Amino acid sequence: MSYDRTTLRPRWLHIGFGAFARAHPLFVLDRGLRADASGQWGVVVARLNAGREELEHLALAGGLYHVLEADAQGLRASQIGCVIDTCHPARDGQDALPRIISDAELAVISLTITEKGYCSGPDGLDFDHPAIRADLKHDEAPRSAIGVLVQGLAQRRAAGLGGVTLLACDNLAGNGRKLARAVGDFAATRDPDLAAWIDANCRFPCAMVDRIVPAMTKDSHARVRAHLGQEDRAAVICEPFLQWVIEDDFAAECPPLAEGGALLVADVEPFEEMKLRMLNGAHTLLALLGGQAGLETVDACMADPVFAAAVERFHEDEAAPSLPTLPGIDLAEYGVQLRHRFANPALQHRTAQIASDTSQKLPQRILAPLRWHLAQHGTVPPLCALVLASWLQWLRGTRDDGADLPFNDPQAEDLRSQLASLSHGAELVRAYLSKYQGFGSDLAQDARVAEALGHAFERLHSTGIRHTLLSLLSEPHP
Ligand code: NAI
Ligand code: CS2
Repeated sequence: MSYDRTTLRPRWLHIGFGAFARAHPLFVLDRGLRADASGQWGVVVARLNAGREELEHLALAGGLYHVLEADAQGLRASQIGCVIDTCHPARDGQDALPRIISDAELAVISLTITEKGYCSGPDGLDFDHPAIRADLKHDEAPRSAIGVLVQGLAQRRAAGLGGVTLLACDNLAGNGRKLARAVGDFAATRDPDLAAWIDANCRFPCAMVDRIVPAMTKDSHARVRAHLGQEDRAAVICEPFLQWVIEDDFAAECPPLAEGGALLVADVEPFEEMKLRMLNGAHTLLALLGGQAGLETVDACMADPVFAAAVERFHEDEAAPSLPTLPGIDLAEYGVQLRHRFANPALQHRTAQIASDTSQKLPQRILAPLRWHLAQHGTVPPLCALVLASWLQWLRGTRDDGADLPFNDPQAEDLRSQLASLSHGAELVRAYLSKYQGFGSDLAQDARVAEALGHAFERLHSTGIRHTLLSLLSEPHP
């Protein structure tokens, strides 16, 4: 460690100390502190629900843990030193996080709470969300991330303190704006003056975050043990690549993120869209189509020429054309680099993990490029249609070989039960379009979308994934 950890102060709170937080935002801050620790940026890490035991182990290790970058050449470990404390409401009390947020020294709150943690839809906070409904009833002891943030900010305002920067690090389009909207909507129902104070004093920069960090498994923990020669229950294995592009809009002082490798820019949106459609769109394609074909990891998909060709076709014909040009970025080259990253054999990134929460992921990954093609050319891109048809098959429950598909999605139960009684065909596709709200009323009512999905679903149903892909790939480029 090249900085003095004993000088660090609780200036940053991270909510959602999962795999990604360890290997991305905290990794970058650690690198930044190695270059300049004068700002004393120490981090308190928190989880709101599961994971209390893990935080206790981290506390016992003094907040130290390892990030191991993995590729075909092996593992390279770094120790991360910026974590100085941990917090879990089940251990420290429901008022612990609001108390940390209303500490005078705190300046940044970052979040990796998954897409569903924002409890939001296209029109802001979802007031029907059970967690939000519960928090609005008992606002002194909130449990949702949004409720906790608003409670902490209310206490901050009451204490006469200044605002903070709330840094969303989840894979959502306009993640900072989404967070600002959710926090603002929640605050406004409690007190319009509080909402106005947050708006005037806090900042919610948008950010594009990128590093593939698969969930840890028994096997990956064993690899860590063998490499370090010791146990580290908070360690993560990830790819060497890392990118973080942040809107340069901080409430007060900015931590040494640029020094740690982040890029601060005026407008993040083109970077976000590029990453969400090219990387995450292709991930969702592989997770659903590959997963349904029985392929368990992303690198196994990339080793299969049919799936590798499908990703290339998706990048070239469907995702890249839908994106604005970014100075200095060649999308064809970006696609080649992504396919190389996906093929990393050391990651063992499970398709089932990426397929989880698909209902929260389709809008920014698949439906955004689909909308662009519809608006520009009046056509539905065939691979986007196939991914959507494949998800309908996931909702119906079985793989091509008859095995059950794992399913972990906040909308699964509801959608599954609403679609279960319908047989194949137009009726099923119509119900899918109207029940899954991600389509929005524009796509749900568009006859071209219904026809393309019906066709894709029929192809998948009658010939299976592999044949469908092969025949689609033999069709000429548009
Ligand atoms: P993880 O499963 O290791 O951690 C998820 C964290 O979110 C946990 O701390 C969990 O307690 C919290 N969480 C889950 N549901 C929540 C809810 N409803 N309210 C509040 N907190 C909730 O997952 P991981 O890998 O850390 O990914 C988290 C997010 O980070 C992803 O959903 C994505 O948006 C973003 N991300 C992940 C990348 C990756 O490769 N793992 C890369 C880029 C972004
Ligand atoms: C993945 C992402 O789980 C998923 O949905 O697509 O988490 C992906 O690994 C990251 O966005 C890479 O930056």
